[in-house]
Order: sequence, then structure tokens, then C-alpha cells
Amino acid sequence: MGILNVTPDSFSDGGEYLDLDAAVAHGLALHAEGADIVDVGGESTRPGALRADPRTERDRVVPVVEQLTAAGVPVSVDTMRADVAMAAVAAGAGLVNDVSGGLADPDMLAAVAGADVDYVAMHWRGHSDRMVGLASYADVVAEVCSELSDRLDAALAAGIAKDRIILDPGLGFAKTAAHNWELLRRLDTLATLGRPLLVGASRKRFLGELLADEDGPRPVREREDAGVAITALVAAQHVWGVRTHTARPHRDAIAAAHRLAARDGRDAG
Ligand code: PMM
Repeated sequence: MGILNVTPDSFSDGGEYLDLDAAVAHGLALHAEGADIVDVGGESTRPGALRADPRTERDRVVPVVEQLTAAGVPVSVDTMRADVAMAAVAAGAGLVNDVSGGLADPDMLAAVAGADVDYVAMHWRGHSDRMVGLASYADVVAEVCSELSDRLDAALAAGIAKDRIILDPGLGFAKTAAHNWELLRRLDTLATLGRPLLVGASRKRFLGELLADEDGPRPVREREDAGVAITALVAAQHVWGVRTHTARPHRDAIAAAHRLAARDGRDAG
């Protein structure tokens, strides 16, 4: 899943794709380089971010979704708002990526249930302006599992078909670096929820901390190789998808991981 943030303030690519033509060109490039889905978002969720107003978010996202869909690119919409999600679905999005797992907008789950789309429910505890203070766990894996299980139940109760639902541990969302690493280490436990997993590690702050030197955290643009390593490692653990800022290096890492695991059967006999 290639990331396309049509925002002025996302942590990694904020401001780069606010222009419609630049956004569409980047989405096309991500797809051409191997992204199976391009994830279009119009609201930054970086820690501390303030919310975009609904109309602004919709106006950013819909034309990009329309043009990418018209060009044959499978598109998801990264939004916590039912109205924005449904406008994007009407414009051609086939998947709703809701970082709040249905918690931010009481209308989201029913709206998705009534549409012919897949749904990503991410683990989330609160909006960006307060999520740092919510990063408190006795056992992060057990609590993320149990809270995601509640979101899965809510989605099913709202009428979303089970085989349409993908779960995501929400790295960096109300989580410290140590929490993120523990979740990545224990994806097998999250997989016991019985749904495919999406993992979004790309360029996040915990990678900057991992690679820090005396000048401070590694800058956002120089975290790519560590992200590709994570892609290879999680691809070997059967995750459904990775959400990344570039496509080709991650695609290559997935190919190598799958070949090494002999999942393509080419080494048989
Ligand atoms: N991370 C961000 C935004 N949306 N969606 C899912 N499903 N999983 C994530 O980890 C996730 C997300 C924040 O990263 P960005 O600002 O680079 O998009």
C-alpha cells in the first residue's frame, strides 16, 4: 500500500502533494513501481496534529481518488470520517482505511457496511493532539489485541462482512518506540484474531530513534532502508500488507522474503 498524503502537514511528505496534478502523478508512480493500492489521505495524524475540517479533507481527497481510479489504480481512502469515506467510495475507492477503527465517527462502521468496500480497522486510542498521553500499557500486545478484537466485533455487529476486514496494530499511535518493537515482534499473537494484518512502520519516529546519532534522530527521509528491512521481516510472517512511502524497494523486499520462505513453491523437489 503506497502512501499519498494530500496534506500540508504530514510528518514525511506534508505539502508535497497538495497540488492535484502532483498528487495524481505521485499516485501513478507508486502504482507503476509496485504498489497494489494507493492510500489517499487528506488529514495528518502525526502526533500533535490538529484536525482538518471535514470539507477541506473531502476536497483534498476526492479529486485525487477520482483521477487515480479513472487511470485504473486501486485506491484506498485514509480517513476517520464517514462522510469523507463515502465521498471517496463514490469516487472509486475500494477500501476504507480508518485509523480509529470506527471510534472517531459513530457513523463510520454502518456507512462502510452499506458500501461495497474492504475496511482497515487500526488500533487507536484517541486523536493526535492527545495520543502521546495515551501510550500507557501493562502488556501492549495483550491490550492491543483485546482492543482490536473489540473493534472487530463492533465492525461485525455493524454488518461489515468478516472477510472484508483487515486489522492494523497502529504503530506510533499512542505507542512508544518500545511498544512498536514489541508489537512487531509479536505479530503472530495479533494474527490469532483471525484477520489479515496491515503494518505501517514506514519512516516513523521509532525508526528515527533507532538510527539516531549525536545529531539527534535520523531525519525522516533517511529512514527508508530500516523500513525496507521491516517489510522483509514482516513479509516473512505472512502479513497481508505494508503501508509505505515508496513502492519498489518494499516490493523487492517482499519478493525476496517470499522466495526465501519458498512460498512460491519454486524450490519444491
Ligand atoms: N499511519 C499513518 C497514517 N495512516 N493507516 C494505517 N492503516 N496504518 C498506519 O500505521 C498509518 C495509517 C501515519 O503515517 P503517514 O503520516 O506517513 O501517513
